[in-house]
Amino acid sequence: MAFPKNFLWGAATASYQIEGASRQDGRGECIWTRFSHTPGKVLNADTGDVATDHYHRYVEDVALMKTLGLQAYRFSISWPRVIPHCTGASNPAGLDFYDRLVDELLKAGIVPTATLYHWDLPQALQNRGGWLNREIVGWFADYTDLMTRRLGDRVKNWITINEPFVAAFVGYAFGAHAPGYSDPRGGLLASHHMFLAHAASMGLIRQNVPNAVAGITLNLSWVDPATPSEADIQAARRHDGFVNRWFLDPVFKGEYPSDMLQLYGSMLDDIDVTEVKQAAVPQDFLGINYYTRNVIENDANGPYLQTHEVKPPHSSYTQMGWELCPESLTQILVRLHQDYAPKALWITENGAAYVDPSPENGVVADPERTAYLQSHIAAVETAIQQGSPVTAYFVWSLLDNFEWAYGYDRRFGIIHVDFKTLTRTMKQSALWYRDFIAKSTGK
Ligand code: IFM
Repeated sequence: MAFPKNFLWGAATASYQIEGASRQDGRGECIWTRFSHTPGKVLNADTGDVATDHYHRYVEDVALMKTLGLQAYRFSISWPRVIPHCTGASNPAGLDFYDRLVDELLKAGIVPTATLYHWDLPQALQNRGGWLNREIVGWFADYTDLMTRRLGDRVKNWITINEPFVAAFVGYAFGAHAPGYSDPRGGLLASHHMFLAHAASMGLIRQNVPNAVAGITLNLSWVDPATPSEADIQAARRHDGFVNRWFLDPVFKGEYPSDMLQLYGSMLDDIDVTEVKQAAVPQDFLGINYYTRNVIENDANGPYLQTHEVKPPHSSYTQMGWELCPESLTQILVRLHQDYAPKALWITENGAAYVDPSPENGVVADPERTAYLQSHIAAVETAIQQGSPVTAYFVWSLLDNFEWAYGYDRRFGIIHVDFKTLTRTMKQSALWYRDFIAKSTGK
């Protein structure tokens, strides 16, 4: 195998998707509590109030991770659990929870990897504009300071923001995620503030955490034109600028891509785009969440980018409607190495939702998810063989969980959760991953 000796194999989750206990021990409301309780926003009116109840079951969950031989666990911290009301007073019970979780992981020999922002913004901050308010740079810095001082003696791996594309655009421009705003200018402004917040947060991580290993996580897609026509090639380039380069160029080059600046034009009037030079702080790794590629055609009548996504008819798709394309994972990893030269690349999420059968004889048969993981891990290996510096891989997700606007209707876990009884059952994909890790680490 091409994986380097110190390669980290792990699994990932996020606070709102698994913790539950949403009104317990002083946790404040977050934008997803508010959004999911607003009729019509989430499928089946599901909420994260209970989720997988990980807040109470973390000991059992860490034991499951240990059984699988995971070397690392990526979790996120719930901002409203630790600072429930605006800025200021922290919540001792919330901080204690993350102390206990981290200690349990370390006891099990699992490396904790903490994400500071995985979308559960305190509602109190949203009431003051959330990511549209420039003051959020300071709010996020204060929150980073609190958490890194508290956990920095034990947690070395830090991720500032998860998927700014989704948090900014799906939340503030498309309205499909919390806080549910539909204004393209808002998406751009929110993303701008996220870059500044990322930079401020990185500074505090370095200051408070000895030997920190820190970076941001972006969701990236390989983009192919639907046909070789010049119009489709240009459309694919615009889409690449929209989902990939708008995020990569700031954090690596400290600038926005010039073609996108031109395209967005007056939509950027409220933003001093030169400030983005602050965002290019040195990172120890770039986190990548990869699920699929995008095939794009020109669409003169389309909204402001004049692009349209095509679904190739002969491809296979997951339950999310996302095309299976492991080759594109190799392509994107090699491209990142060539175009941006990151110190290291971590796959911070990769996985698939499928309709799973119920558990039978203590296991859930999920051959499609198993095949998805196999093919994507092989694609990572190919990228390493081509020189890409990938040093970690986290499956999304450890547990079935609250899949945002799809509620509990989409299962990404390698461990099945019965949402009535909250019983956990291994899926075959988890057992495959366990055996794979054992083989690749020689244990
Ligand atoms: O569940 C999400 C996760 O929170 C962020 N990345 C994509 C996953 C699947 O949609």
